Amino acid sequence: MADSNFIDYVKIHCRSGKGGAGSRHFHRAKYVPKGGPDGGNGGRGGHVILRGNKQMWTLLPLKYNRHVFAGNGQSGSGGRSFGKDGDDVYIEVPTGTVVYDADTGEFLCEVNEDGEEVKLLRGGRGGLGNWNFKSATNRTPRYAQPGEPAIEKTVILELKLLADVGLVGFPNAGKSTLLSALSAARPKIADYPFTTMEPQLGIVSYRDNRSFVMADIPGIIEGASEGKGLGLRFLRHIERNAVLLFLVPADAEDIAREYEVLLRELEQFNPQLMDKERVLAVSKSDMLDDELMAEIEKTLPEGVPHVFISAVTGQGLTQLKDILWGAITDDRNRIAPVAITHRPLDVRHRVREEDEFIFDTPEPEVEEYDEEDFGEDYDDGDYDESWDMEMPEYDPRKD
Ligand SMILES: Nc1nc2c(ncn2[C@@H]2O[C@H](COP(=O)(O)OP(=O)(O)OP(=O)(O)O)[C@@H](O)[C@H]2O)c(=O)[nH]1
Ligand SMILES: [Mg+2]
Repeated sequence: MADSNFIDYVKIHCRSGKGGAGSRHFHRAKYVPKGGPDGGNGGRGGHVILRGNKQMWTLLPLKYNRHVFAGNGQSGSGGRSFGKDGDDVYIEVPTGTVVYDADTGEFLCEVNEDGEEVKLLRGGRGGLGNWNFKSATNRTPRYAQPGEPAIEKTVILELKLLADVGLVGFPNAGKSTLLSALSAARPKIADYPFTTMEPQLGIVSYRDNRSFVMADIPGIIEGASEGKGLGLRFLRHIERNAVLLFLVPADAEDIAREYEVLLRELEQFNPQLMDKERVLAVSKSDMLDDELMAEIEKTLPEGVPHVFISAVTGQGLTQLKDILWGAITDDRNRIAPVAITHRPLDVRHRVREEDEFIFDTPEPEVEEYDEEDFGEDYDDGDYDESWDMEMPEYDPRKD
């Protein structure tokens, strides 16, 4: 995926600001004896806040900005002066971003709406100045509160695309062709497996100016849950879809079996996917005549609505859209995407390379020599320039 800039996983390190210390100060002025305590409060440290942005489509910008620090609050000072609050930092994320603790894998929060703000780390509160502690019994408090410390956390952001319909099928089933026939999306189409390497979204227009979003994800093969093919990591993009559209090509040997295999792989990934509404489409039906179609129809799995389609001739596409729209607007399915629980990440099993930052090359080590290291008979006078070796310049990116 070298030429891809679709990033759906990124690990970042965040730190909120620490609170400013309260001041311990006494009023001093000419002719004002015993001016009393007047130390002001420290300012609040900055928060780290996530903000949903539906214009963003990948987590790529975060990959180049993986250390996020909010500003510290300033200390209070005499004359009841408050310290300035630290600056908050906003991290813009695409809608559908889920946040996990990188150390424990625990689910922390998610951002689903455009403009939605979620406070990821709270800034430390500022300490109270000694002015706050004066009382009838202690008129000269000689203490003030320190500010609260900053909170530091490494988090994993995962993007789970928000779509209404998710396409599921073996490689070459015709998923991308269907998406390009139904929407303005132009995914790459070719007759070899794994043409699609990253998820694609398309907006499918339906009658009366209504529309829904369809997601095309890379093909799944038997054993994907054990890492075969591109594995199952793209399946998280259909976790929140209301409906799953299974695509099995008409020239498959056993359509029912292929459907079964796909189901099992999905279940391995997340059993909750089994609760979703499913629709089965037999793609490439332009290759079938009526007789064959009737024959295949008998072998199709029961309990799932099916439709014969062809993205090339347009056969069955209207019927397919009707079925999908019916399923999307069904109240039972509406609830499903919201009810999905984001299971904790298994941080030990994450692909290491996803964590490695492209510019994380170590600094070249420079050795320093002491004069003594050369021993006593070292004499600069005997130095011959012809001993000099030409050293190539060190380039960390090349090694
Ligand atoms: N005859 C016919 N061929 C089709 C139809 N739909 C797709 N194809 C062909 O099937 C091949 C694979 O199509 P893709 O859309 O790339 O398949 P995909 O499921 O996206 O495959 P991957 O991205 O590799 O997982 C291409 O050569 C398409 O031309 C169809 O309705 N009829
Ligand atoms: Mg494809």
